[in-house]
Amino acid sequence: MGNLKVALLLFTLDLCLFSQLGSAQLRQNYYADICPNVETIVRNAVTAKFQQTFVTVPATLRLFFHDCIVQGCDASVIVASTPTNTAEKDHPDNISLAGDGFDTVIRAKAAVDAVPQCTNKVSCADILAMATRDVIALAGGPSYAVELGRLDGLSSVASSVEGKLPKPSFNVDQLNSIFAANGLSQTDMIALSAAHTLGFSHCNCFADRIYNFKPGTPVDPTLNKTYAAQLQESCPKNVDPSIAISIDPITPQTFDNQYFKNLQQGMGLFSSDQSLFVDSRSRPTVNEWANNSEAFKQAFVTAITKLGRVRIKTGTNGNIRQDCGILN
Ligand code: HEM
Ligand SMILES: *[C@@H]1O[C@H](CO)[C@@H](O)[C@H](O)[C@H]1NC(C)=O
Ligand SMILES: *[C@@H]1O[C@H](CO)[C@@H](O)[C@H](O)[C@H]1NC(C)=O
Ligand SMILES: CC(=O)N[C@H]1CO[C@H](CO)[C@@H](O)[C@@H]1O
Repeated sequence: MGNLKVALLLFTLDLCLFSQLGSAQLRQNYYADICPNVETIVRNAVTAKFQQTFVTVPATLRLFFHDCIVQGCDASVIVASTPTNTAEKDHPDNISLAGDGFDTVIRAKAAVDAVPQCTNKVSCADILAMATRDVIALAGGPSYAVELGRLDGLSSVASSVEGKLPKPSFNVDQLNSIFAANGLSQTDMIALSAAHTLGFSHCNCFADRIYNFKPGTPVDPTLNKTYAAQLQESCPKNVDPSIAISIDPITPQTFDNQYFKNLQQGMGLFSSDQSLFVDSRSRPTVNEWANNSEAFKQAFVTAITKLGRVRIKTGTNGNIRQDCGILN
């Protein structure tokens, strides 16, 4: 186990604190007659951004999750605040969404709109769904056909974020309840949590586990002792709040099942991650996927496809935003 990679993420925050389901139908090749090359256009824009920075991958994947969980997959998370409205992304629980995710969608939208046939015909919500599919494949994850046909949401208010996102301190019951509210099973929850095979976390998201677990027991006993010592080294007390470390210390830039192998070794970074191995209800799934990468990838595709259907907007409940950051 090498040293933990430490990175300064200048574009993120240090904040870590923090239904009804769409019945409308999505489908593959939704834009076949409207903008036939849309998937190629988006993939090329995402690949160009990826070649500039790997952070494109975790930033876009996490943005999609937050968008879908808060108000449905409607790109409301991308909307910027105005003098009279604080948007979703500016709620403290947006927990440091990296700017590169927003930039990926904005660039892909510009590339799509540059084709006259496609101008203002493709929703930002669908572009985010396509970009998410593309970044997963770029990091070595599974390729899958993406369902499309979402409209963009008509509102984005910070207060709608309250209580919707899972916290890193959550246990399996709390995680199940957030995911179930979005039509996602425990199996989906475990599969989607493996997105933490990529990306960074700021130290304050897990500081309690290494310094302040409970009176008399400063370090969470479910943490691997060697790993806990490395975390303390990377994240000293009163660390610069912009310091972030890889969530998966072993293969941080590969979408793989290392996440589950880490959990078996007590190397889940957040309590929410480690709880999946600690809890006897979820441990069998962790063990299976640690051992069987193909089974994990299939479950992940099923789960992210279901995530993409959450409370989607159609008809008069949405529109196609001209600028993903501004409501029409
Ligand atoms: C199961 C409950 C979850 C909890 C409690 C949780 C919590 C967190 C936290 C605290 C961070 C670090 C934020 C920071 O310090 O910058 C993070 C990062 C991340 N999360 Fe989650 N998350 C969960 C599920 C998910 C899901 C379902 C996905 C996507 C499918 C996801 C994707 C990511 C990614 C990719 C990162 C790294 C972001 C980056 O490097 O910019 N998470 N998550
Ligand atoms: C802690 O991690 C080390 C190195 O990865 C591993 O060899 C050891 O078995 C782990 N300990 C536990 C209790 O899982
Ligand atoms: C792991 O997978 C192999 C085949 O892929 C299988 O033979 C073995 O029984 C599995 N072990 C566990 C613990 O599931
Ligand atoms: C990426 C992003 O827009 N982050 C915002 C999250 O919320 C805080 C306020 O809580 C804003 O300052 C950030 O800009």
